[in-house]
Amino acid sequence: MRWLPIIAVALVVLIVVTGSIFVARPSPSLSVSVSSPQRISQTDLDSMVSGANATTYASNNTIWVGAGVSRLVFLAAPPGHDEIFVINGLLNPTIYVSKGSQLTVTLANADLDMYHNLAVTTRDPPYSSMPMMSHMGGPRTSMLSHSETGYYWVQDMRIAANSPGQYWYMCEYPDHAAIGMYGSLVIS
Ligand SMILES: [Cu+2]
Repeated sequence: MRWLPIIAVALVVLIVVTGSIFVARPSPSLSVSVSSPQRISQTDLDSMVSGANATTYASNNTIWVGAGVSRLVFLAAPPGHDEIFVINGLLNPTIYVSKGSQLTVTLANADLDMYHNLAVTTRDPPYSSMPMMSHMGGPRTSMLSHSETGYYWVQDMRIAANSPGQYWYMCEYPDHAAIGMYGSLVIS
């Protein structure tokens, strides 16, 4: 019967560890809906970028999204920017969103030969090489295929910014967030 205490301790450790993974860090309570992936032309993508209703400050790498309805286009890893989100010309900027606004984030995979997705999480960096494992249930797009000449795979994530707090946007492809493919998203 000497092994009974050992099993009991092991069970408690298992419950505590599992709980800290799945309970202590809940997924965002944001109201998010995700559209189906679409393949669009360069012209369509350009019109989306110019339609963004937000203020961009290169000086401190921030984008401020005001009240109302806005769109931001997240370019995933365009040429010359491996494993980086380029948003309104900024690299992994910090995005401030006014509470109550309706933000549509359009993920466009601009990489020539790599999958990327977009997930929103309350889990702070740094991230493991397999962040999908610790972020079950959070909002995410599909893994989008790479771009072809003049065409991009895109997907919309519509966020109702009704839960103030610190969130993070990230790519869940193995190793990408671990080497820096993420940024801060603050709702206040
Ligand atoms: Cu990626």
